[in-house]
Amino acid sequence: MLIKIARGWEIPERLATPEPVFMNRRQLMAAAGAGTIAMALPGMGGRARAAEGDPSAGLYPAGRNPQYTVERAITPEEINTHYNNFYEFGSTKQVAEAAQQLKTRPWEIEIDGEVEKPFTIGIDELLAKVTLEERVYRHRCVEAWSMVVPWTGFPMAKLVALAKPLSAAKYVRMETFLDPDIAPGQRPSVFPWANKLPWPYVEGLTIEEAANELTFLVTGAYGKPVARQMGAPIRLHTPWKYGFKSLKSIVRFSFVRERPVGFWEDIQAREYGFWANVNPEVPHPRWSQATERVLGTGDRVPTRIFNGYGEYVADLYKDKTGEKLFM
Ligand SMILES: Nc1nc2c(c(=O)[nH]1)N[C@H]1C(S)=C(S)[C@@H](COP(=O)(O)O)O[C@H]1N2
Ligand SMILES: [Mo]
Repeated sequence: MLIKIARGWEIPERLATPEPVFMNRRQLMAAAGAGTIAMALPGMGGRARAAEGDPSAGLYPAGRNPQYTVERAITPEEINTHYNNFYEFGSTKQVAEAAQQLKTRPWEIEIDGEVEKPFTIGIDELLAKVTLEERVYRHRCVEAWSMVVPWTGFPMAKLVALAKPLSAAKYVRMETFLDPDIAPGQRPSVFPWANKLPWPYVEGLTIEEAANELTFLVTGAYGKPVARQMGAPIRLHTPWKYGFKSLKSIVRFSFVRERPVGFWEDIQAREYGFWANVNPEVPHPRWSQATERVLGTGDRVPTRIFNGYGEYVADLYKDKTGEKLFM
């Protein structure tokens, strides 16, 4: 984002899209005919390894919730797993290989702050307490590209209920892992920019946003445990907000009184705020948000207010006058 800002909307599609995406598309089309997609693509070893030895693998695929489908085609998995923002593993979109260093078991999640009783829960114990479902959501990055993703997970409302927050809790503050040994992006010796960044990656929601029916804790995608580069073993997705709100590989949920300051807001508050609701009419200070590049299609389409999810979420913001709701 800050570091490798795409002036994407100003330059031709061909130049804005990293070469590997194009290579995959060509190969995909060639392979689709032969029915050998899995074997035809390079760099697929990591993805195959992701599910191997994962104790939750048997929970997938989960049934699709027909309420959450979209009019666009699902983004091919091969494209989604090779075009990722995950600064812990580098500042380019090609972090898939590096992210395979992430160890997803054991994975302990802390629930603390203003709750009846703080506790720690392992990912598999948490998975045993919820019912997984598949939801197809639009995913819109603040950099003006988008995807359509078949996530598997459970509503965050379920986690809020398990946490039993006290009435003093107004926000949920979430944290990604901090482990410079496996995340080169967290090692200034590897990336000189890393020591300027406020690790670990933090994001926050109001309690009402966290409990909204759309707010999804993702543990799977494409019918299996979610790939490491996409935020295994558990990440957020709030489809009406810009993608940077949807933090990956979460280790902590804190129920707090004060509004948390997110990773990007901390770095550049003039450009990235707390609310970050999608709005085509409010440009980023450096580029338009009116349209978006749909990855894997070559299409550029109009962006919709709340990314098309206004019927679910617009009411959350009725009384929030004077707030910067769209940055
Ligand atoms: N921990 C962490 N979470 C993160 C990021 C990151 O760099 N680190 N990038 C964010 C951004 S900017 C986007 S657009 C989405 C990208 O998710 P995807 O790679 O699954 O498309 O993850 C978000 N979550
Ligand atoms: Mo993003």
